[in-house]
Amino acid sequence: RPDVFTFGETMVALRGSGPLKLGGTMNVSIAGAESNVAIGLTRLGHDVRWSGAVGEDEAGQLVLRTLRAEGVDVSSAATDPGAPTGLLLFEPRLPEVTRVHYYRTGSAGSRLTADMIQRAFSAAPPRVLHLTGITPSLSSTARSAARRALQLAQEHGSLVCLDVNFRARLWTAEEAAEVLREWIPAVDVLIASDDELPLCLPGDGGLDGSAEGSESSRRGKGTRTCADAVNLPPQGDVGDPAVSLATQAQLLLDQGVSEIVVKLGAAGARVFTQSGSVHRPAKPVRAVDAVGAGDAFVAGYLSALLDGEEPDVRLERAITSGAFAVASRGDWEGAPTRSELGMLGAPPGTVVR
Ligand code: KDG
Repeated sequence: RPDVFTFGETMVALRGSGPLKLGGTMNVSIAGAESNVAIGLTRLGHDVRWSGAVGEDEAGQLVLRTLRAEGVDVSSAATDPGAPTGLLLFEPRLPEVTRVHYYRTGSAGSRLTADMIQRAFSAAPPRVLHLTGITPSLSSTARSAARRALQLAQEHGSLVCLDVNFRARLWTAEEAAEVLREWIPAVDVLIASDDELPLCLPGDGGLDGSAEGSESSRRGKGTRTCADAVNLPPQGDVGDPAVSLATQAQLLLDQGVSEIVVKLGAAGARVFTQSGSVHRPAKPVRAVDAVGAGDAFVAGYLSALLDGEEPDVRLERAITSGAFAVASRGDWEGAPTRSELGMLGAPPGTVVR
């Protein structure tokens, strides 16, 4: 039984160093929220299977080869001869703002099907199924695949972790809310930034205050998320937002979600369970590239959960892992190994010999 099974679209990622329209050199790597989590978990010593589809092309080979090299089991990934591997470009426009450009419509990854996922899941039912809100935004077949995975998790007793990961470039808040609210009763661990939480609440759930009109969308959703800001220096009062968050979290607990993990940007993160809530502050680091920090956060959280740790330790590992990602360039390259976790907070100039 693998520790974690996850699936989604992983693309070739090109990262520039300035305005895209000026050209110049780009770094070639891969990116995908779920495979970022998979890599984060394998670095922390867990056994992870990733599934998805890539094109029958060199880009697809890069995706599979990279994941394999990181120790992720890709034996159930599919190659689709009828569509190319998707592509995304990262354009660091200001030190604080990265623009993302997707070239993924009709890609192999978006043509994922329920049958593909059924085969991958059933080959080795996992302890934890990890899903993100990106997959259902890709296509109706990808949405069915996610739904099938939720059913299979229930049948096989796998714990379900969902990271909302709202992407305004891919669908509207209303479309996302419709799907996420349907999924909530099947979710055990929900991970969201504070502005994403309303997308999961019953009724209209305060869509007015949802991601579309929120703090993070005003400052450019898709370039830098609240999740990614988890590791910026703390500022402001964490007490007040926690009050309304507690009300929102209770609505989700009432629907059977057992843990609601809320990323609070610079104010750290908080987890709500039926026995109360625990908060941990952010860890200040020199921010280099915030993309992928939310995924590293999830990897850290799930790692400690799989180790049987309590919520405070889960949050601590999540925040630490997220801080490593913020401090390194790339989606997943900076994710820490288990033995590196303790490095954070070393004084400047520290040399480890
Ligand atoms: O979390 C980072 C990823 O979201 C990004 O690098 C690529 O999966 C991706 C997406 O769809 O935005």
